[in-house]
Amino acid sequence: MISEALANALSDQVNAEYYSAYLYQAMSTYAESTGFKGAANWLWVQAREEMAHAVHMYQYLLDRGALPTYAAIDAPPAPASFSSLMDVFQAVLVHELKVTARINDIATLAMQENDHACYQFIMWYVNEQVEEESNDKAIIDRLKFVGENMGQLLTLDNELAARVYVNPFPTDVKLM
Ligand code: OFO
Repeated sequence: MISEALANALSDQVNAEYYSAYLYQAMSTYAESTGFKGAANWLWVQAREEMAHAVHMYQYLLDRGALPTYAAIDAPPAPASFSSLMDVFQAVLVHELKVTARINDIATLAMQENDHACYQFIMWYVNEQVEEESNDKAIIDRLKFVGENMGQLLTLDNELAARVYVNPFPTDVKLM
């Protein structure tokens, strides 16, 4: 059985993952509205991954004999409030740094409670955050390099179009 404090922390994170999905959906909407369909695709795939994280976490809570509490999900920024792809991907990085801090806090709590199972569970997310931050930084670097060059921007957009959703937890059929 998981402790109440850890169950609450994971439950909050379930809601945070749904907020991440909602945020990336809003960003995807902005990108699509400005003709960057590749970036829209990349962000939509990201939104789907965030929903998979939420489901994975609530299933873990169930496995440990706890139930998640579903709270209201905050509204993301309006799609029209973004001003450029650089603005969007910088906001992605700012958001992911906050998520990393939250995941690290859960890992610390699991360690303090000697909950080895939960620690092992959350370590998947610790590693995932390294990858997410690195992917976002790589796109920001490309955007800096590309600047206002529309040809290169469209090349980058085409590359972002190639991203496909892959269920991060293939044994879980709910996430196909
Ligand atoms: Fe769930 O990894 Fe991003 O937020």
